[in-house]
Amino acid sequence: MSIEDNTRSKARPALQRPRPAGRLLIVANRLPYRVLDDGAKVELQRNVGGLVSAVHPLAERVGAAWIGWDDGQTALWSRARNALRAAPYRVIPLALPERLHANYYSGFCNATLWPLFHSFLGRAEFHQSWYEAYLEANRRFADRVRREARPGDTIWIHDYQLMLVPGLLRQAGVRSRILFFLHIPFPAADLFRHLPWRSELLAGLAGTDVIAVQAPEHSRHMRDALDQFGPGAGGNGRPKIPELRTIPISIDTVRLSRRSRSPEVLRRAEAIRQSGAGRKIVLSVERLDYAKGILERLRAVERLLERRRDLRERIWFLQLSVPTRTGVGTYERYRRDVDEMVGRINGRFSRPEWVPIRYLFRSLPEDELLAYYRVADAALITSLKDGMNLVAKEYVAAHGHGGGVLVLSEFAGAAREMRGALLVNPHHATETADTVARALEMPLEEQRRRMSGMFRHLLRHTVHDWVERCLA
Ligand code: GDG
Repeated sequence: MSIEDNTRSKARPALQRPRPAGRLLIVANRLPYRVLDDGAKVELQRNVGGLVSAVHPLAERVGAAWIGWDDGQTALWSRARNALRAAPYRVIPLALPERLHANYYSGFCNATLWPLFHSFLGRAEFHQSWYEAYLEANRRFADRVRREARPGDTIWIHDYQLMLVPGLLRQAGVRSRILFFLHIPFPAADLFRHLPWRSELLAGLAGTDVIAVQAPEHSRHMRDALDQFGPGAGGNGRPKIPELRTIPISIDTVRLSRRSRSPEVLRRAEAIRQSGAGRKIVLSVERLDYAKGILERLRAVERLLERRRDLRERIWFLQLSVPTRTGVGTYERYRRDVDEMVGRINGRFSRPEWVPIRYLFRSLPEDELLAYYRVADAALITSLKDGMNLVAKEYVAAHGHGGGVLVLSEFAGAAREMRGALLVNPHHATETADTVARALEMPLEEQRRRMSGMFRHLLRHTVHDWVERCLA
């Protein structure tokens, strides 16, 4: 069976998939669109990223409403009425005062919860004023949802930015079904207990009917935390505890696989390949985040270039880093450290016609990203902790039944499913370096066997199945 036949046979017609009862209200920090003023008119442009690509097609199909932060573009959004009317579903931008947003988002979300939930206790900062901003921002989200919700609606809340919203909705008397999906890991109770507001967060989550997480250990950790610090912990007459489910997120395998074989992507891939002059390409793609283990990866790259002189000038490391959380101090410093290390390694090993690391610090259009996936002989993903890691799955979808090797951190959720990957502990620079060399020297037949097994898995476990299971 050809790839085309195979992918088509697995695609399920959209109308056969279940619709949620009532309307679907999606609540996420991020909206599926950003608003742009090109001088002549105000336009909406789709945001990129895991959550949006996962949930947007469903929102479109069922005519959902999506409530999210307005990106600080309150004035522009108010001029976007026509564009909003033309959007495929209701988009509801929520304004937050600048200072409140800074303390809520750059502070509590990304300098308290993000590091703690990714097991970087030393990076987590605890400030009462940040928690209060988080509570206030969650109140404003909950208030907007309450005004929108009608009996019979399903409310689907996403991620660690909004963990208090379910409890606040219940306090306000909302009785709709509430679902919550945590995209990032939930830490072991031993780590979680350090959070001064642990009981408040769990009380917020307890307002949910179903909490879904990416991996069974996150579900176990959350159960432990609820038992130890949740509402009524240790006492009698405990309130109802939400149902916990493990539902790993995935990708639109068929769409990505087809798109990556489109003439536009193939043409672009060919141009990139030619600029590589026959060198092997090792690709890494991520938001520039310390949890993605970028410095650890660079150490492994350096180790490889030290240990394998024969590979010098025959490989290229291509690092695509997307700017993220630019207002957060840790991220600014991390970016400087990455810049410095790339510069040092390139300075040390470059030759007049070869630079080992090509480093792009910007976001690319999807076709361009797919072209990079296509040309990469190996993808190198070194997360120190990652809820899932969709890049790993996208790389596989772009290769289908063809060659290419996925070198993947054992600490990414994707490692549970991507059985054909070469797994590494990114803290072990030498092991990671040797594994990359093994990937580049792997016979094509073995590459195909591994890749094809993972691709078949992704055809059976798509983002559509994820949505169905989340809403079931
Ligand atoms: C969180 C969790 C979990 C990246 N660069 C470009 C671009 N991207 C897209 C990728 C992918 C998405 O962004 C990144 O998703 P990841 O899963 O890899 O990572 P996070 O952003 O940390 O996502 C993670 C995810 O939520 C979903 O639950 O898997 O563990 O941390 O889709 O393709 N897209 C385009 N240009 C880029 O330059 N177009």
